Amino acid sequence: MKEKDLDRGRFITLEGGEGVGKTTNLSFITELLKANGNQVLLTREPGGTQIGEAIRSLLLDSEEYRMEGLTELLMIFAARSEHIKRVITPALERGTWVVCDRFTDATYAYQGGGRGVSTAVIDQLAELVQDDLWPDLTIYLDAPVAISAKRIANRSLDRIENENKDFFERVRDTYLKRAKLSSRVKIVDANSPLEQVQRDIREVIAVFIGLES
Ligand code: T5A
Repeated sequence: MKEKDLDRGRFITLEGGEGVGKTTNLSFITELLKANGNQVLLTREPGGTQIGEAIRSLLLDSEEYRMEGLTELLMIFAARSEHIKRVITPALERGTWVVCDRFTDATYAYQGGGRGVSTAVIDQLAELVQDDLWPDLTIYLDAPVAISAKRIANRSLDRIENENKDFFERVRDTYLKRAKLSSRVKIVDANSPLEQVQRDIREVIAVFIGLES
């Protein structure tokens, strides 16, 4: 590792289908990293900036908005561009570790797998917007679609959560295929009791910190 990289924060993302337990585990991950002496910034996508949160509302809250897959994709990358340039990169450069609830793996899963937008188009936008920024570690919480649907059954569903079971099966397949192709992505079985999920996450984080220090 180059010397200047040692001072840079690390970029960690949490991914998974609807209701697999990302929100539940974000503060757990943040506390583990802080206990290791790191400054930590917790953020999310879509969102993380004023413009990003406005785009998130358009994407999720507006039930009646019909939207082309490409439109959705461009809005997500517009939010991501703001997020990277105004929040993520500055934080990493000052040595803060960034924990982000979803990032571009979600785009391949939802817009690529779910909506059927071509991977080549997502690749092009990722290259344009991210300028080589990829997470150092991604924890992918995996659970069968029926389990995650059950976990969110009692809440009012947003525009994407209202998609059908086949959509979420394609989302999960895409996540799993990507996870198996990349050593950056660690799969955690989110269908286990929460205590077990957190033991597995703790193990992933411990190995990551051990390798990075
Ligand atoms: N999106 C996002 C795209 O389409 N493309 C993109 O590029 C990006 C970045 C974002 C939406 O945007 C889409 C994907 C999403 O549809 P979101 O808020 O990030 O939305 O995603 P959600 O999955 O909707 O987040 P949720 O808050 O609904 O789900 P979580 O955070 O995964 O689940 P959580 O922690 O709220 O847990 C759900 C319930 O399960 C219980 C919890 O207590 C809670 O009640 N639970 C467990 N129960 C039993 N055992 C366990 N192990 C449990 N873990 C949690």
